[in-house]
Amino acid sequence: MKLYMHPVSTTSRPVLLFIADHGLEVEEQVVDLMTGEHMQPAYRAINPSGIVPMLEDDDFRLGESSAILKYLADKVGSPTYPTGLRERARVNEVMDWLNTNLYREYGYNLVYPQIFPHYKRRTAESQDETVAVGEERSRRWLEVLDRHIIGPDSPFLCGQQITIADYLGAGILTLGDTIGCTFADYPNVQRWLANMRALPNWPKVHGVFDGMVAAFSAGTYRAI
Ligand SMILES: N[C@@H](CCC(=O)N[C@@H](CS)C(=O)NCC(=O)O)C(=O)O
Repeated sequence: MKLYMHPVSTTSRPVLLFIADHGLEVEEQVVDLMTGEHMQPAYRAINPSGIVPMLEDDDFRLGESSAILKYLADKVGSPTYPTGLRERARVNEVMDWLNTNLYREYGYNLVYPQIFPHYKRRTAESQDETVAVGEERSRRWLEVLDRHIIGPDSPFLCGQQITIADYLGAGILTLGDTIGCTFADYPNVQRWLANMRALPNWPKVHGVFDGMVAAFSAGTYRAI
């Protein structure tokens, strides 16, 4: 198998961590988002959407980090994607919730406009408004994550065992490292993220990302 990816990418890191944790033989091919390689014809021929990650398994190609995690977990029979009807439905629910509710506001309105020039709004007023609304709406979702999805008793998003929802969610939440998010108002989120960061393969997979975080550390940002 081969994974087209970028090591700092919010949606590549969960797949890279899953691959490392499961000791999978997957060739990792960097698509250089910084130089626009993902928009060049060669990569667009592989993924017309021009985004990473993208998995290749012989002649089968699969995009979308959530779908890739599910595919890999099923392929190797990983307990991180339980097969029980309701247990699996819960994992699917949390993954959809993360992707469609939290990531939309937190990623695209709070974090990305502050760190990536092509997401920055055209006027200062519009930028301030976007980021303020991004924070407000992210807080709404973080409260749900903290109190209801994780709660005081669970080490992971779907209960006592780690699932692929944790991989996806930790990639999204740690994006906030770039702007200094500490989640001080969300103790269960902090505890869960600490559990994820304690995974043995976390530092190795996040080395390049941590370098990017350090590069952003001198800036001033609106964070949570
Ligand atoms: N929904 C997709 C999102 C993938 C995505 O947006 N990837 C980013 C990197 S984190 C990317 O390739 N961006 C390039 C671009 O938007 O031009 C997934 O979960 O895989």
